[in-house]
Amino acid sequence: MNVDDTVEAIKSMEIRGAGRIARAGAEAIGGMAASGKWDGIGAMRKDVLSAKEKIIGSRPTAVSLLNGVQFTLKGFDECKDVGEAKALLIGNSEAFVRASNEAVSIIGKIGSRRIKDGAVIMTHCNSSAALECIKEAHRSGKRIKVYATESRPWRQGIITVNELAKEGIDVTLIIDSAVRSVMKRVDIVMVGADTITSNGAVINKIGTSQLALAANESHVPFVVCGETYKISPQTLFGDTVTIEERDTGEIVRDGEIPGTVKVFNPVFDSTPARYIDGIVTEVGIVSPGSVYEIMIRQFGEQIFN
Ligand code: RUB
Repeated sequence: MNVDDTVEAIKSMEIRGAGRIARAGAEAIGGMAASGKWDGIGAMRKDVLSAKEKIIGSRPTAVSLLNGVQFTLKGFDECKDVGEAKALLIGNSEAFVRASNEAVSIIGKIGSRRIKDGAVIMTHCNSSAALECIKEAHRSGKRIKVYATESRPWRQGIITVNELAKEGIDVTLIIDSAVRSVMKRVDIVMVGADTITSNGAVINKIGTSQLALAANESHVPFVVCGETYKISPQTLFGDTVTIEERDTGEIVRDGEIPGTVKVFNPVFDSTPARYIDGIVTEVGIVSPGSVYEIMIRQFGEQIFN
């Protein structure tokens, strides 16, 4: 897929989920490097940097997209000619996609250990990292039950229940407003992440923070599953995470309500660190308070330069 098609597919949610959009962004840069023709490094640099801006602007909340693209561009500024730059971008893009897929699989293995035999799990939206933990627990022979929220308005819960049912997992679809009532039956909540901030807050699909509140009230562990490239170093320096607002047509059809009625459609929310029992990453389960250390380890001291 070329850069413009990737941008369109991300905006229209044909490609969605923080990990998938990051891999798609990295692949688009790698593909551009492989197929593009430039007379000199200056022209290539201009095109690649403009592609970078288009890709990272396609969905504003998930820092995974920015980090995936930045990882792919690592070393690009120092390249002396087109040949060297092409090889670097193709190699970086492949390395990011490989590491990203491996991270999900490691998270699955680590996170599945937090799921006991006979456990009832609740999940929200459709997170490959969270679902990998659930699937791995099932593969290892644990008898589990899953409650999956519908996740209005896009109803990613439908994808989730299909995915889990295909694996033979006992899964029940619930509407978003049933979360608090169903929480009494739940042993552990597992959700994904679009962005993890320096103070350990997690930005994920709208409604995630309601699951966290309900879990807290019922003393149910609330666990986030996310690759370390979902950590946002920018939040350390005061940047806040932009919460994407999508078209109101996702909530109401034309003519259904008077034009005087306003409609608000934020699609992500922030869960404060105090409601999070652990973050399952590919480098282990960490407390929200340890995000800073992981950030330094994964992104290096260069974030201060
Ligand atoms: C998807 C969503 C997912 C995270 C993590 O929202 O909120 O929980 O992106 O997903 P949307 P993953 O459908 O709007 O993209 O673990 O697959 O990266």
